[in-house]
Amino acid sequence: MENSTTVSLSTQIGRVALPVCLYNASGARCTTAQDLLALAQSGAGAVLSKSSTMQFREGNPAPRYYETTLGSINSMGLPNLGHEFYGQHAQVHAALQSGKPYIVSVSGLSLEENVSLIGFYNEAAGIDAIELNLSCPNLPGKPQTGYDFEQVQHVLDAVCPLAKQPLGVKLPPYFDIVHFEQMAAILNRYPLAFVTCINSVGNGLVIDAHTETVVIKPKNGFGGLGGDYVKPTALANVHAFYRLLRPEIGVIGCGGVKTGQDAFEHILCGAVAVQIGTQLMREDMPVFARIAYELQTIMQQKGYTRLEDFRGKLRYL
Ligand code: OXC
Repeated sequence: MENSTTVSLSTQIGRVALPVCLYNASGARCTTAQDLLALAQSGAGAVLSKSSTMQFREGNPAPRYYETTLGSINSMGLPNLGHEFYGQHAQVHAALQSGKPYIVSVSGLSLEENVSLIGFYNEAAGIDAIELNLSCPNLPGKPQTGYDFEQVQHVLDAVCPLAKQPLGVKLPPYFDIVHFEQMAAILNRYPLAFVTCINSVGNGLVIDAHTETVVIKPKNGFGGLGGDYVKPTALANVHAFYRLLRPEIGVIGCGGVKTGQDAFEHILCGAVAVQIGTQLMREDMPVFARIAYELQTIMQQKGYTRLEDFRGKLRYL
């Protein structure tokens, strides 16, 4: 790692400092105490919890996660240990003195539940930021909040005045320029520290031609896509929101990151930090040091010493 002395991957999400701009996507290896400890000891620059609800949730029936050469499909259904666990884990995380922030993901099943969760995490010591998930595609009968623009405003009206820690939202992917513009105009009205683009691309269908079946059980096989399938959509969302949001709102890139080049592309599109999901599931914790090394190598080849040298500087033809 001889290039690590000259090339810095440190970044800021609002007032939260990360020693390295790479960390886990919520959902990937971040549900249990063992997962969270492994993340704290890994090369990740932050630890983000699984999306939490008030109560423990078993989630959807298995099989509920499946990988192909091009990525993944999941319909986990928010399995998590409940809010008390993720609140208490904050103290364990702080005691480890890993030098990296602990971010809690919140995915209440109703507006009232989100209000209660954010109220609870406000009082829990050791939480550095909150990522409010507005985009889980895997709850049968519950639409993704991020596609209901009025509901997004109701939620933000209710939770923003409560949040003491830096608050961000995890968005679903948008596919229409007008939707980028409308959502950005809404988000610009709130004191958000960040937005994360993107959650999985909802309601894809992966099938097995040999067995003539779907590959996951919930929702007749429909689920959220990640990995290579989604990278161009993720980059489009990162770049659109980078251009449209107030500069104080950092965009966090998520989608299709399996190499240092993928992380470089997200940052070139404007991301202040980059999350890793499907590839973390495949490769486990060594993924962070590998991608960091590859990213540093690319930066060094190009003569860049810090992310701000190229962040958002995508050029047009
Ligand atoms: N996105 C989420 O927000 N949640 C999980 N899957 C996903 O793709 C889940 O738990 O289903």
